[in-house]
Amino acid sequence: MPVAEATQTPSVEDSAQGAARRSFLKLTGAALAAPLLLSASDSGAKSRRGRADENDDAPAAQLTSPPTLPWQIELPTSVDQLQPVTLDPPPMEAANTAAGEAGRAPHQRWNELYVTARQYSPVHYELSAKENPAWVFNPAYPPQRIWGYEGKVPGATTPGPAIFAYYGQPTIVRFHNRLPQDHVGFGSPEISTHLHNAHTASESDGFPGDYYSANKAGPTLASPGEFKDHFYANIYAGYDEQQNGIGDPREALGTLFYHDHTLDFTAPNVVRGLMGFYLIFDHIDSGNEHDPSPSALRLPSYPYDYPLDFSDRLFDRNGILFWDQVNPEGVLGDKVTVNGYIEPVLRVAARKYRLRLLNGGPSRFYEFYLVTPDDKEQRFTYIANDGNLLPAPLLDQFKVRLGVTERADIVVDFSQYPIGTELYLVNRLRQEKTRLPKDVEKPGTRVLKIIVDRYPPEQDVSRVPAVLRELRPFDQEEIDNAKVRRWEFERRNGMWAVNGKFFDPTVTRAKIRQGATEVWELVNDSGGWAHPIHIHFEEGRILSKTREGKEVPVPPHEQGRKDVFVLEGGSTIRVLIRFRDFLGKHPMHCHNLIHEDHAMMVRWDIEEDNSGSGSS
Ligand SMILES: [Cu+2]
Repeated sequence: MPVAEATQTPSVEDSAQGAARRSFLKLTGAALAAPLLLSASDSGAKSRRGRADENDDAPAAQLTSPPTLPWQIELPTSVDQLQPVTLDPPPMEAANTAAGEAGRAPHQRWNELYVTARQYSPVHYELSAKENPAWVFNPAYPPQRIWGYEGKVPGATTPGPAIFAYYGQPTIVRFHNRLPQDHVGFGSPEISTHLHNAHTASESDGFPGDYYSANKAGPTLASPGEFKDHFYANIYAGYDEQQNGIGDPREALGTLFYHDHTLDFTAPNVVRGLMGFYLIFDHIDSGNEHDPSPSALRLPSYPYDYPLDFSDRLFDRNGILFWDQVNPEGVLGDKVTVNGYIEPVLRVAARKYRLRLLNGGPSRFYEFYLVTPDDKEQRFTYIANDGNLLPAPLLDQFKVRLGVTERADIVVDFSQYPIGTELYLVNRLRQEKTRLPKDVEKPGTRVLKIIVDRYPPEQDVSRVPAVLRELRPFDQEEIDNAKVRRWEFERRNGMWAVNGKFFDPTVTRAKIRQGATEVWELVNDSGGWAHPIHIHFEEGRILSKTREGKEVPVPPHEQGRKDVFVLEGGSTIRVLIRFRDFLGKHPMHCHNLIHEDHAMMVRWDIEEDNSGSGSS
């Protein structure tokens, strides 16, 4: 089995581009460390109750968020779904720079995937990254400026509107950058939107170096722009292998989310609110519990299919969102927002729900339990990890553990509870620093209250079949012949490096032949950190996990396809990945957003197979 080092390249210190941007970070750091400043119009809200008045001189790292008022804000009973638009001007293969589009590379396979070979007509959406001047996280905190996404309905929200997509139906999302360029507070008003988990061609993937505003372009874009079209082909991975015009249904994705991925500023931009859900359905997971098709699973569907984002946030003594861009240890939130609100209430009908849980980061890990007010653990069914349906549901589960950006879909049957029952989702995983979680302790922190408050208007016909989605079997010969790359995630000079080097978006660290299968060994030799490693574009299968040199079992929920691999201290995870269907640059990075912004990322490129032999 050939073992290759990652391609030798100059480190970021040798690269003018990387060095310039990073010293810019240092120079502007002091200003960026400031909390969001209150404007004159905001100051009237400062007298709102629930705000702690002490800690005037407390250093940033010791901030504690002021007390909040729990269970005051109600989440909508169904998730806000983005409505399609007619794009004007219509999307084009090459960047429409004349109309104000950023200078991206032309859409790959445009003719076959967008123009001609498709099951359904393309659907177009428009989202604007924008400031919302008066977001209320909790009634104890003043209305404040956040960043979010605005769809057809005026007003940016966090999460942004959810996109419901279908395999075989191409989607174009036009992402406008309407962030204030003279913004107040932390974050950087350029955007590069990544659709996490999607099998997306490089030019639409939200590569960190592809950030843009009307006046500024990242180092890997040709020119600035007010918008950029992202083409989500909504084909399964394995399109070229299968030759069926859509790909391999065993590779279907489900629970995805879009978020900002701007170079060096992903954490602050996401903390300010730039994220939203994107769900994909197909003939198996069809998003319709009434679907008469024999292939349809008929899992609980909209409005009973409900994504929930959990994000850790820290607030200053005035109840204003706080961030420290300079500290490579980052900021660990002591409050958890659930779909943008602290300690909200979700009212549910007495029937089955599909809850899609996402750890939106930036740094906290969770172990969630569903409990009664007297902390009795409730059972549920675990059906998908990282958005991918498991081959079979895991029944009678009590907990869900999530590293940053991991997802778990669970089905909870609320019909077993009398009307008026109150339940809580609690996090029992304690964590004191951004580096890694500590231990599990009862009773935990209540982050969401669920009230079973009504009977459903009609009979619940949804179900959780014993078989969900087929998993492609391992092929030992394919594994044996795969090229092996070793990636060590380590601390260096107070920052975060991969194989001893910091990220430079212009430097390719691995060149991969299109269609190749590789084994990536993700290594974390240091004991003090856990790194949730995310590989863009293709999902992987865990071949083995070792801890302190000893093989450890892969838990059932991690035996399917994954896009985030939680690399605990002293561990190595071997991952099988195939690089299919598109060409170009993508990153792999730590999804602890602090580590990511402090350079724990590599660029790898898929290149055309010119060997003619088809082997590596
Ligand atoms: Cu990390």
